Amino acid sequence: MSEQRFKRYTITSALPYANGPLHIGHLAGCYIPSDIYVRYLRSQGRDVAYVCGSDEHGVAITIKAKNEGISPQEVVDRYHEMMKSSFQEFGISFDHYSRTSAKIHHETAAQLFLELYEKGEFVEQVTEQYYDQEAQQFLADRYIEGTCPKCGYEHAYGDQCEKCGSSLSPTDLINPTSKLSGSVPVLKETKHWFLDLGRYTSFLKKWILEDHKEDWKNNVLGQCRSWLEAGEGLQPRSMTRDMDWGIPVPLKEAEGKVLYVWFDAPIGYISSTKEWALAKGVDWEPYWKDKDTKLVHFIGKDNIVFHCITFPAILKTHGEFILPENVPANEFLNLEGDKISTSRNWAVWLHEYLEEFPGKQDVLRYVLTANAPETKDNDFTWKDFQARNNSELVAIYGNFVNRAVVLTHKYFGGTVPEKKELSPFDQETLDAAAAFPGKVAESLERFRFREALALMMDFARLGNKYLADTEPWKTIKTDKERTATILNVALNIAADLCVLSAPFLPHTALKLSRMLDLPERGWGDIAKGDLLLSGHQINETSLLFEKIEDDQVEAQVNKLLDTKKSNEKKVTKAAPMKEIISFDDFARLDMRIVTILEAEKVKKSKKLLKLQVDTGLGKRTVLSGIAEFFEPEDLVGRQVTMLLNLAPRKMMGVLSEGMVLMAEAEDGSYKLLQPHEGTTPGAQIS
Ligand code: B3M
Ligand code: ZN
Repeated sequence: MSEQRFKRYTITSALPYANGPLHIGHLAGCYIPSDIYVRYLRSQGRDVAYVCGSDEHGVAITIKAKNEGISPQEVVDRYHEMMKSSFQEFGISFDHYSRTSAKIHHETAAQLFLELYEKGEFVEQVTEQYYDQEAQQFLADRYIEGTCPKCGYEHAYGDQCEKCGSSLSPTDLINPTSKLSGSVPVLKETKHWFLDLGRYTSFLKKWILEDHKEDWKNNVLGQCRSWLEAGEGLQPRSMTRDMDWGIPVPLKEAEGKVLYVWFDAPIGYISSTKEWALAKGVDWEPYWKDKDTKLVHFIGKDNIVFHCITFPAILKTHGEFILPENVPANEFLNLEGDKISTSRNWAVWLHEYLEEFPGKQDVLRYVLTANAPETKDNDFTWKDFQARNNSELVAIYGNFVNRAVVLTHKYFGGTVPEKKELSPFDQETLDAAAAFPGKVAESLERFRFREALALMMDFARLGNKYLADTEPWKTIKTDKERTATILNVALNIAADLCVLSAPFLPHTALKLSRMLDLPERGWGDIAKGDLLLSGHQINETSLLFEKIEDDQVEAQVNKLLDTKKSNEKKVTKAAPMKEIISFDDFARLDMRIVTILEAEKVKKSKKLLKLQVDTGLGKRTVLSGIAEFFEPEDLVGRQVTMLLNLAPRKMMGVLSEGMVLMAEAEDGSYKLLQPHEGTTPGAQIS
């Protein structure tokens, strides 16, 4: 639908878990893109609500609390403040940054749950789980301890033995005890409320795969297609959990249960909007219920299912809410060729960056936009960070502005000189410049931020080239009038650059506007004529960017190398190699790349997941012991490595045809073997 029909915009970015500091992957994934888009919308004078907040529930928080011996509230209080301040430092200009432990969110999420419950949208199901009769609560896996059946270690967890690394399920443990009270837990039935997502398949198929097939990104459409076209379609998913941290389920019979974090978190966008509207004295409902509101969710690829399938199903079922016009999910950012990892401290932490590169937030914004993982995973390297700063920001943007301003002071006392007759080259430059606001806008409207940034830099290049070709430092010797025209043109290009670069480099644009003494201008003002009239007095020049030296970058690379070394020390010795085999032995193995079409837990087993895979030769069912490490919904759409010609075998009453191959990590978790780029199912491994 045409952009003009939207009267207001609700823009959200994923609520970061309040269980650790923010790193460059967070910024690149969804916070910088959403901020660029919002700043552009505001620059066009549009009515925007840009909301976010800390995601403070779920096992991610309670495990952090347990590991640190503090309460979940203390965990979220620490990281909520830390993240909020990092966002502010990097100019992520939320209209409101809330938190899901806020009362208004508890009320909003509970009310929405009740409204769906009263509409009969939930399916109630009973399952078995370990229960601590003393603590009077059900136990998550990490809260159960017992003797490992494999090695006899007496302090194995319900999901894993840290001594021999085996992955376990609570019912495998010998003499299980509760880590909460030390008592022996009992298996107890527990009821949960499921959303039968299968009911919404046809609506979702039409809404996503037909209505949005042109305007949604291919990486998003691809994942949604895998879910929607998989085997038996979307499976029922529980929207409640047996936990004591979270939003209590608002039903009498649900004592001790909370809302599933992925039910409550997306509703956090709505409660954050309500909180903002309350403080602003406006009505929140148009931002979530009016058809002429454009709702856009900015997220990372691991959150696509929740933002394109579950949350829209909830909103659609409820019936009063609008659905997102777009969900421009980014892929992942890697660091120096390796996945960013909090547990391995393999990251560039925002608070550390600010200490080591004070005042250079825009350099990081620039590099993370230029290298954004918009369609595939991408890599951040410190060498590239230095190169882009020095050869683009300093040598083009900064150099152009600095010359225009310094020469105006030198030749005209800092007053914008009179523009007299334009030369053909002047006119050619101005005509080229006039096309940029539209080109940059078009890329931004299509969520192509790398492309938009490159266009903005081309605009700076145009200004730089104009000065280099007209050489005012030479014309001043013979023709002051000509020099005046040149600097008038250059200063107005610099003023336009200030407006065009503001969404990407807000701190730089502010400095530049002060240097030019340019009042706040909107995107549309550029086309209305010169932003700087002759006679206007500009201020003294100041450095917009400074070179980053080799030693600064080397220090960062060495810091990462030290991290890598300390991680390697922690890695337990690798298992000894097995006996040598012949090539013929190897050739008999038929290993392929397969696509996971569907994943679900196996009743009564904590270890196993039942996967439906596309082997390229047809669909197959295979059981895999990865339930502790992966949520079923996170696996659908992924491509993994499988041994196809392993004799089928029956486990827990299910025939498993083949084996998904995995690497066992030093912490006992399993890593899937995924191709680094998508390929056709059935691709043979040789
Ligand atoms: N807290 C972030 C993550 O999956 C998750 C996003 C919630 S958005 C409603 O890393
Ligand atoms: Zn063990």
